[in-house]
Amino acid sequence: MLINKETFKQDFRKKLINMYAEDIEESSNSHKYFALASLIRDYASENWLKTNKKYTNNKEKQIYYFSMEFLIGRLLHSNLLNLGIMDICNEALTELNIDLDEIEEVENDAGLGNGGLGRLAACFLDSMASLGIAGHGNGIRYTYGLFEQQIIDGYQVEVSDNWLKKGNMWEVRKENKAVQIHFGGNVTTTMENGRLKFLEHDCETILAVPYDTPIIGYDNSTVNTLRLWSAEPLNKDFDFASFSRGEYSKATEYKALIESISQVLYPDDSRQEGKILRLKQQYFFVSAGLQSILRRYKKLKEPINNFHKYIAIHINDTHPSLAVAELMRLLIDEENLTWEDAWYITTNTIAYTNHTIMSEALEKWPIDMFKRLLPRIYMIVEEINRRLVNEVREKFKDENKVTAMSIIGNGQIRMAHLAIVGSHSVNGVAKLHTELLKYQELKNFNDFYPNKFNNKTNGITHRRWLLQANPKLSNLITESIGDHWIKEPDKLIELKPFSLDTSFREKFDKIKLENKIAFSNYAKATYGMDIDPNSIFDVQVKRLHAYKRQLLNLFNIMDLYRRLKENPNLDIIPRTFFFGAKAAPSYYLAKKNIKLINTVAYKINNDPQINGKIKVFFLPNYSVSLAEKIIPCAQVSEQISTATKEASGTGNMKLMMNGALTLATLDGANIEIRDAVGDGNIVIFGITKEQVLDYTKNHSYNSYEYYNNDFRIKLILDSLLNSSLGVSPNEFSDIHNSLLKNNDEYFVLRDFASYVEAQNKIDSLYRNRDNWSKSCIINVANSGIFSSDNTIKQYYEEIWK
Ligand code: 26V
Repeated sequence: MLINKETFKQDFRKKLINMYAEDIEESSNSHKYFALASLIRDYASENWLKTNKKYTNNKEKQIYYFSMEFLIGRLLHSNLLNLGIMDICNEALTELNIDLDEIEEVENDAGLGNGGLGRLAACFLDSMASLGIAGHGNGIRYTYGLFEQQIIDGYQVEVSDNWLKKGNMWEVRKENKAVQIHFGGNVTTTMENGRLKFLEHDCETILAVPYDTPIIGYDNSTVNTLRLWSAEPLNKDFDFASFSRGEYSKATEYKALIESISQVLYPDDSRQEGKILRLKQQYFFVSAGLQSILRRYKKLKEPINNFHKYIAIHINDTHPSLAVAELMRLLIDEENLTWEDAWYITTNTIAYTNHTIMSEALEKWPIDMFKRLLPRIYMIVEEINRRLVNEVREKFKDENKVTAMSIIGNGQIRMAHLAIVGSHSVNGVAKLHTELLKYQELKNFNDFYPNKFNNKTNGITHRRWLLQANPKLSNLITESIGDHWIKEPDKLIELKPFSLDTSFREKFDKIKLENKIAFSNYAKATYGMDIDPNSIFDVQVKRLHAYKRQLLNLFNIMDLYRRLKENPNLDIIPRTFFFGAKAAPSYYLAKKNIKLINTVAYKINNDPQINGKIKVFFLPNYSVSLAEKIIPCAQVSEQISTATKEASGTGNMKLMMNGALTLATLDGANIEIRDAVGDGNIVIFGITKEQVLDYTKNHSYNSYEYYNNDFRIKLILDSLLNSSLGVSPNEFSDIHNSLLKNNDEYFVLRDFASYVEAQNKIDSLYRNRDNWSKSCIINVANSGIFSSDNTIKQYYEEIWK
């Protein structure tokens, strides 16, 4: 780009004047942020237009990533980096006496996602743009993102996330590209030219208005689009007549009802509830996305039968799986194709990623609700199912399989089945996860469609999670191996020999310490936390979920505390345990876990006898921007889910990339991390998938055995019920029950001894600082394979073709 420091300064000054009629000297940080963001959007807009033109002129195949969630976080920093003007901007602002870090803090996170699934979508957008792939996002512009978590008296309190309040500089409202969405009503059939036609009438029609955000590729002039839809009433004009008739509140109620569709992100990623609003959200953004894709496609003047050659649609979990039926509807009812042609196009366009085998998260909709809201779509689903059932019956001659594989059953519509049948590719997100899908959870479907299932291990964008989040380490890497790792992350492997270089190791350790000091200062200023930057930073950051076993981590801390109380001279390396986790507002036990963590933290942190040897901190409101702060200073990465339960994990990749040692079960992508770094550079513990499956099959696990035979477990569990934690004895009785009376579904007690041993191993490994640093560097060196650039290349070549 043709920008230098001086032009940048001029442009920035002009912006402030144009937007606010202010000089730099008198403007607030907030105004400076908005001026800067607006300027950057200006810089990107030319390439945005050019990219779109190029895609159209070359008739390039377009990929659309359909996702209910895009957890993109802040954009200022990554846009500056990707445009290649970070240094210019930094120097210019410094000369103007402006601190860029401070300005960045003004930006609200776009928290339009719950956790891993939404963040994956954001990483994929960055990688597609940076690889110059024509890939765009399609989702919902929620007025409120994931709630802000406050901790009050140790409890999680949810506060709404009004992220758009100050305005959003990155988006462009495209009212001229709005489309209509129909809900409810009836369907009648007529004959037209010898063909059955389906007519929808008496529907409720609403407007979907797109807001486009540029997705800027790294140093390559590609600018893709994230299109998020907002729900609005068809007629936005103030209805003066109804106001005069005294029906004003009725009219505003109606408006609110429609707008509620894109009002708020569902904050629960642990349990599917048959809520009609969520089904509306799903149809809303799927239908809007497909209509706009079809509209663009027609401009290419290609026959509709070639649609799948120019368009690929990827559905992120089952949430957008109505795309299968909606695309069929558009092709048959609007484009007049036959069922067979429409089906060929649909199944060759759509591909599906599965992100969980947890049965409580699998989406199923009650038939009557579905039918009432989407009568025509229901007819199409019925027909897809009728054909599927016939084929299954023919192939397997087994009625049990017919029942098991049916899309419609038990009064419900099974969205995963719809997604599998309507896609040409179904992928899992890590090797183990895909194996479990193919040979267990979805075995019937894998037998039925032997070539459909495949693995695409998740990845993370190393540009945000290393280049941006850890600038000091990035500089050291670039000094040592050059900067080609930024475009080719596999090149990070060239760092490996540096693990043997004493002076490199010293620099590496120094950066980790500096990051820890910076975070400690931030945490002191923000939360009043007193953190010892010389202690080991042990980090578990992820959603709070029983299967992720934050409890196991905490039980080791409680045991360590007991040992320290018994022997204040116990020789351990000082350790600071960090937790960051949001619980779904209706997830009762998860919230109790947060209270327990905070209760134990309070007790330990305020015990003078412990003398700061261990400390526990719960970091409130874990989010993308907080992750960017804590991950670069982590030294131990807690990845301790029950084997088979964590589909992949992506935090595990971010932490290894920043030089933390992984403490893990053999679950999800942890297995692939171990394979990459080698057994000597990771600490593995816990029961394996075989043991878990065996326990489950034979019902042979009895958590009481562990309670009765391990005095440490007994002491911990008893302390949940007596007064030793300083709270009412009922406070944690439900956690206690989940572990004993309800037989500890996630094998926390089973893995306790093994976990304590693994934690002790971490302590002893850390005593050999040379070897520790070596291991950390080997982790960074091997993290390139987990860049989402690699993942996206595989999607591109093997699925989107
Ligand atoms: C599930 C549900 C259930 C129904 C209600 C709403 C809702 C919203 C989100 C989800 C997502 C659950 C699946 C999920 O997040 N899976 C995570 O995906 C990550 C990216 O592939 C992966 O790394 C994690 O292991 C996996 O748990």
